[in-house]
Amino acid sequence: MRSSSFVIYKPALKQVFPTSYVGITRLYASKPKTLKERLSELVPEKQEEIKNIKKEHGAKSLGNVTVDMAYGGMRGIKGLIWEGSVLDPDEGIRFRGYTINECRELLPKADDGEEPLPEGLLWLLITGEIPSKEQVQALSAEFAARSAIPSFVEDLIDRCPNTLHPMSQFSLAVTALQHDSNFAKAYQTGVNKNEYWLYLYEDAMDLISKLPNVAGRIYRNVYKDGKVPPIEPDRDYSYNLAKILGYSDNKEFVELLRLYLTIHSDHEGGNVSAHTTRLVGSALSDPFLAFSAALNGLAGPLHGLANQEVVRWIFHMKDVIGESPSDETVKEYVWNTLKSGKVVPGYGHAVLRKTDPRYTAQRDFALKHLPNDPLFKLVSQLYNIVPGVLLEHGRTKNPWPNVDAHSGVLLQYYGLVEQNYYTVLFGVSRSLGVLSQLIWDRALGFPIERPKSYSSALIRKMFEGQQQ
Ligand code: CMX
Repeated sequence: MRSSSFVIYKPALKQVFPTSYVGITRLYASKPKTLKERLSELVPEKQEEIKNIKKEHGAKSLGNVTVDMAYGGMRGIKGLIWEGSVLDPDEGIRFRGYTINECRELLPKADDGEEPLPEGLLWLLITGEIPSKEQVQALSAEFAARSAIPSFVEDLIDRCPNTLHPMSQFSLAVTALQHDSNFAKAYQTGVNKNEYWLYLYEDAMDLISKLPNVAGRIYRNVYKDGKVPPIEPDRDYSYNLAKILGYSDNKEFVELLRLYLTIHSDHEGGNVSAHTTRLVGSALSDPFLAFSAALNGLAGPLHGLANQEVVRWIFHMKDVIGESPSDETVKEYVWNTLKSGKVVPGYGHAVLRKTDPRYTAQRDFALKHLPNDPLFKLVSQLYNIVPGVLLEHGRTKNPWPNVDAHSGVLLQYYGLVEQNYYTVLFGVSRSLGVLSQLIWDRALGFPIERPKSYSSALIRKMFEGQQQ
């Protein structure tokens, strides 16, 4: 699966960046390929593959669509192509065919760490290949080099009231970064559609690189003294994010971020943040506009904001039934949540039907680093009790915990206690998955999305006179 390590002729790069191309060729003549160089090779291959799939299988059916599906949030309708990951209901997510455990084992690690570097996961999501350590280090350096944000975006963040939710500030700032979109500028100057992806790639890399400065500034303003430390050019993405947040002295926290940013990155194409990015991007809105829209979806309590809600709900539970409750009182608390018409946050999933492996990966981390933490013990106690209650309740199709049931408790342990901030970290990670796909959407020439809708009156009319 590894790419060979010598550069070959790159017509696309030469066409779009003619002045820098000679330099790039010389620079990398004996070096491992960069992500963009490897992608330039893969794009024509993949275009050909898709052409053939459509030719051979284009007229075949992926399944039936029922009226219930149309009313039921389109659950189960197979109508999207998403290359980076596929979600199996029982097994959980695979990134380009690799399980979370395989990614933890195979992706390159920092010299001082055991968790995978999310830079490597990005490479995997985009290319389908496990990168070398050198390639990942080059990506870390590239992210650091592109990380500065314009001063007007800094001002914009600084002028937000601390009472504005961090996710709203995040989405606002990402929209403002659109000011420097390569893609939007290229479109205005009439770029050929065959070259869209090259500009998309540049925007995606810029956006991912700038997120630590955006996210860190929001955190420092809302919760600390507003002073933002500089990115270190020779450190990895997660270290730098931890540094901006103020936690890089704690090696375990940096490791947690590496794991966190890897596992929250992608969850196939139908979830709200992924599908929003794809949908908005399909109108040829640039990645900044598409991703800020996705962040607004991630900020919903049934999606990413559930990580904030889980911690709030557990703290409320502690207030109501104490620090070390019995299983019986926990069960009663869960029932009271359900009886008052609320969801149990962190449990259930639209596709998964077993414990989320992203939950299990975080549980492994907790068992290794904080086995005696009282909050972790409560999370474990809930894991033993909630599924039984949800099964008895009989509504939820999946009674098992999802990723959000665990993440907040780990952050609490390391002192990042401001739960309203947690979804911002989810958003930083989600950029890796959705922007990877957005590059491919433009490289493969996917059209504007426009599914067909019906009215209820029309549905009634269509099936008039038909038996049930
Ligand atoms: N607590 C209580 N009721 C729940 C439930 C939960 N954790 N999960 C599902 N249900 C209910 C639904 O609200 C629905 O009720 P109605 O029949 O009254 O409408 C019923 O069970 C059937 O729902 P489902 O088919 O099992 O689940 P959906 O696909 O509709 O929804 C999800 C999936 C995640 C929104 C839902 O399980 C939920 O609300 N969970 C709690 C919030 C949460 O943890 N979200 C994070 C998901 C992961 C992420 O995106 O970050």
